[in-house]
Amino acid sequence: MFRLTLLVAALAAALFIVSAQAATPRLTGEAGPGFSIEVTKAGKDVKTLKAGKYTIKVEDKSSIHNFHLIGPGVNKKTSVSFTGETTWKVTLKPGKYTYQCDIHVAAGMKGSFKVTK
Ligand SMILES: [Cu+2]
Repeated sequence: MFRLTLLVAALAAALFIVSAQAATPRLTGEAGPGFSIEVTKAGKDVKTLKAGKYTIKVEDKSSIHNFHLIGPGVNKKTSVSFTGETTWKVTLKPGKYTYQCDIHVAAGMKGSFKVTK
């Protein structure tokens, strides 16, 4: 009986961990290969998000661009020479977040989204 209780507790803990991970919304940040940069969620351009924890998969597709996310409590970037994928865990707070390529920000290679409570 004691063993069964332990097994049930272990299963419950495992399920809790799986559901907690599944509950973290996933975003995708994409820079390049052309002069484009975007943040999407389930394939749609992100305009507003609820505050909270997010996992963002960054796809930096060009060695002449980078992906830089700036906003309340967040300042993360890939290097310009870097090409490939990286994953960040971020906590977004209410406010405005800007993503940009640092080299081509003046050329309009940037975007933003709003985070609400
Ligand atoms: Cu660029």
